[in-house]
Order: sequence, then C-alpha cells, then structure tokens
Amino acid sequence: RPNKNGTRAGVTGPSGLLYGIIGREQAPDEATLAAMADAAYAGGCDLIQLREKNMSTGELLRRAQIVREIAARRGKLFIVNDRLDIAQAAGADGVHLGAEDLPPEVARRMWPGGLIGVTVRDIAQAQAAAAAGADYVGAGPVFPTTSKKLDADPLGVSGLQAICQAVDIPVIAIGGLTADRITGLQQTGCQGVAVISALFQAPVVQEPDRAAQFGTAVAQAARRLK
Ligand code: TZP
Ligand code: MG
Repeated sequence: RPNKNGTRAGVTGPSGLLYGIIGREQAPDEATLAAMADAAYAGGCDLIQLREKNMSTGELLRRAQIVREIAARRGKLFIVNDRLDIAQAAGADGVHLGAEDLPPEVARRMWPGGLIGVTVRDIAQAQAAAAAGADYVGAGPVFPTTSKKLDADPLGVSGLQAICQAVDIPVIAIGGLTADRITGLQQTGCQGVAVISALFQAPVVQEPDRAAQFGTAVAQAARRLK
C-alpha cells in the first residue's frame, strides 16, 4: 500500500528494522511457531518472514495463517517467502522473492499493494530489483551463515555498503548477523537486518519467561541503524 512518498508501510522508517525469519527448522510444530512468532514480535521484531522449503501448500497456508493472526494482534508486519499465492491467501503484507521465484515485475502486477522484497547478491541485481518495483532488497550473505547453503561468497561490510549506495530503496542486510555484527553495519546505510539464528536458535524462545527479553540485544543493535 503506497503512501504519499510512494513507499510502503513498514520497511521505510526512521529507525532500523528488525526482520525475523522463521521456518520449521526453528519451529517444527504449529504451537511452537505461534509461541516463537509472538515472542519475536514482543522482543522487537518489526516483521516476520515465514520461510518454508518443500512444504505442502495446505500446511504452509496453515502456518502462514498462524503468524498472520499474531502479527495482526500485535500490529506488526508479516511476509511469506517464495509464495505470492500463499501470502495473499493468508492475508500477509507481502512476499519475499528470490532468483527462482516469480520475477518481481510479475509479482508487482499481480499485487500492486503488496510489500515485495527481493534477494540480491550484488549491485546489478539490486538495481534490477529496484527497477522492477521491489519495495526493498535483502542483501547478503553479509557474513558466513549456516542457515542456508549458498554458493556466493559473503559480501562483507564493504560489499553491503556498495549495494546500499547503488539503490534508493531500503536494503535489509542478511547472513550471519548477531548483535555485535549489526552494530558494525552502522556506516553502511542499510535500513535493517534480517536474522534467523541469532533470534530463533533454541532454546531461548521456547522458555516463556524469557520471551519478553527475547531478541533485545539484536533489536537494540538494529535500532541504531540509520
Ligand atoms: N539468505 C542469505 S543468508 C540467509 C538467507 C536466508 C540465512 C541467514 O540466517 P542467519 O542464521 O541469520 O545467518
Ligand atoms: Mg525464494
């Protein structure tokens, strides 16, 4: 939903955005997914992306509906990875697309008001995503990560900065990010950070008493981004 500036709610803003990514490796069953998503929002996530590979459409839709409901209750954003159809069916705010998914210009035609994010590994891909109508790019991996098998070398802080300088849309850094490493991104111009393991590594979020503090260090580091 474009606002007056032509940007969309949520990904632009004065403070750094904390973007949590969760899937069945972190939350195997629906009750755990609900508890972890709720804890993540409580702990400072502005947005959660549901990222599931090789899951049946029915199961994915149910999991998307669970996170959608929690996001709505907390007034936070929710995005589905890969699947525009599931994102729309669940009433999500948007979809995140990679090289093997719908091209962003096609997704934009299908979903004019959706929040559309695109994975990029270099400047050329970032510029192409911006030209195709993406609302933000996810740039990475910035650091080595064990959460995804990747053939690309890490961008490093300077590679991330180069991408930030090359596009006008928000850049969300991803890959191997911890609170300390996020603090090291302050000069890059990235708008936010996307995080899997530093947020969702068991057992922290599975202890209800710790939910309130959950993610606080990561969230505080993210807030200090531009
Ligand atoms: N894309 C690039 S790195 C990555 C994805 C999905 C994984 C990030 O996970 P972590 O655990 O925060 O390094
Ligand atoms: Mg994808």
